[in-house]
Amino acid sequence: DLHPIRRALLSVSDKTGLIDLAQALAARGVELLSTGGTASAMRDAGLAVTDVSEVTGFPEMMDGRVKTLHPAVHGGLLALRDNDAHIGAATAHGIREIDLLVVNLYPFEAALARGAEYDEMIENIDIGGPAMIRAAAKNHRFVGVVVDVEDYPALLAQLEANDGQTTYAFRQRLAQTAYARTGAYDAAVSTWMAGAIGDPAPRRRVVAGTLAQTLRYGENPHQQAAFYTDGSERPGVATAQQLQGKELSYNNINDTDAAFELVSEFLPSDGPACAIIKHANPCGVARGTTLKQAYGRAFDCDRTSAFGGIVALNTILDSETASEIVQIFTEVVIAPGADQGARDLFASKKNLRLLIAPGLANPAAGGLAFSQVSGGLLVQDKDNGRVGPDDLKVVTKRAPTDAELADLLFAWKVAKHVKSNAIVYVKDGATVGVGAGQMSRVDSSTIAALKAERMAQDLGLDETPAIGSVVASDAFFPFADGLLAAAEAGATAIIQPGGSMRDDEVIAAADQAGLAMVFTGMRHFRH
Ligand code: 93A
Repeated sequence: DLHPIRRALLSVSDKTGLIDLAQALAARGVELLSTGGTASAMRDAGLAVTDVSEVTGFPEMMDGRVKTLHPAVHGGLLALRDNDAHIGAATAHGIREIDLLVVNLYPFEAALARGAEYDEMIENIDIGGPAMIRAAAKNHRFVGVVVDVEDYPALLAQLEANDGQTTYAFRQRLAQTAYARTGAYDAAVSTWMAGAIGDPAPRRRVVAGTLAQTLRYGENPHQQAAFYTDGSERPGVATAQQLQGKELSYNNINDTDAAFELVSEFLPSDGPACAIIKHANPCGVARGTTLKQAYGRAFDCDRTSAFGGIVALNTILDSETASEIVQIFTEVVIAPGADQGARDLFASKKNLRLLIAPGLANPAAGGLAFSQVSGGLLVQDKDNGRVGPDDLKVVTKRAPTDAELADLLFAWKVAKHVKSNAIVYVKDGATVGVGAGQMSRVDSSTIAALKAERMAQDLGLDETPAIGSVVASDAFFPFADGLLAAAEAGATAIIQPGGSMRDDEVIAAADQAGLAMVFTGMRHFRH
């Protein structure tokens, strides 16, 4: 299974390590073929190089768009060495075997990262490189293909260990890596184009990412895990800068994302807001006149659960808020900025991770959401649905007051980010009870009301804050019972999608209880 390298083609945009590799190959008597820039770099280092244009009989042309796209190259890579017809064809057409291909592609991803213009992005799409990589990888029975500078040492070690030859197992591994590279490359191109032309339908999207980080473990310690990013520059956990603290864990990344997406629903121009997340669900969300107050009110909603939580803020973290946050153990804080006082305060908390996001997420932005099932992936548009005052339909005799309306819209935004079935009690711009992830809507209502009672105990209130609150339900009440439970707990107004077969019954029950109820016409399931 060992195969010698007699002739190698090197064509690399990233010239790192090129000369060392080329010298090592030359020392083993390998004939070196190369394209324009790569060839000059090698010649400058005193190496003997054959130009690909000499091999093809064509000059590199059309701004380099056509350099290696020629049978003399592709035949040399693809010919089966043990197939008489292939060898016959090669001989007849003067095609000579190429045993090793070293390519790294036009730096499309780097152009993306620096925000290059459309035309520059197009010029950075490599055609000849991926074509050669795929050809060499297909013929890995005979040909080695290296697409990553980091694999040069392994190649040289192979040659050293096997007297200038590579093993089949090694070439297989290289081929698999090669297809991972071309797959990721085209995925990056397609994903960039999707953004450039506006979000296409899920069936036209590619599901791929670039390995950003190998994680210590997954949801549990016995699960291996990694973080893949899609190259998007959107503000979020993937693009945030970590200022301090241990490396983020799998659960941290997941929860930080949930926290940040939720808090981004609240425009800084409407005042500071804070969301505290546990297990991807909010245990408290609040606005405040100051950020410190917003944090305090979010914390008060469920002090027990907030321990070890993830805190997301919609405005710059100040030292007043920071000194509140450090009172309890918090895993992660994410904010669009942090002042020096806050940074100094956090610096003594070695385990607290502080992430600075480049702005807030845009809740109205498109994008894809994935969930995995055995044997496949479910892909859907991200839930970017939003509801404003004009979208609401008052269905009860009593219309909500202005104060109720403000809280209803607040509760609706929070409910969108709570696992279904979601029931959210809100009072004065702060959650006072969240019921999440129950299989029955009535159970979620009961839990939300119970949480409100617990909040009264924690804070030494005379009565449950559910009294005089409003409530949001992420999907319609199929029966009046869930709504009656909310009324019994003390809610005065309700926001829900509507659309149940029994809407009439539910509306009648709301009227009977003197509640104001609005329909959004939009559901926010989240599983
Ligand atoms: O424009 S291309 O798609 N056309 C080609 O035929 C071709 N062949 C190799 N780009 C092509 N390449 C790429 O050129 C390689 O993938 C590599 O990234 C780069 C090396 O060019 P140079 O040797 O001139 O620096």
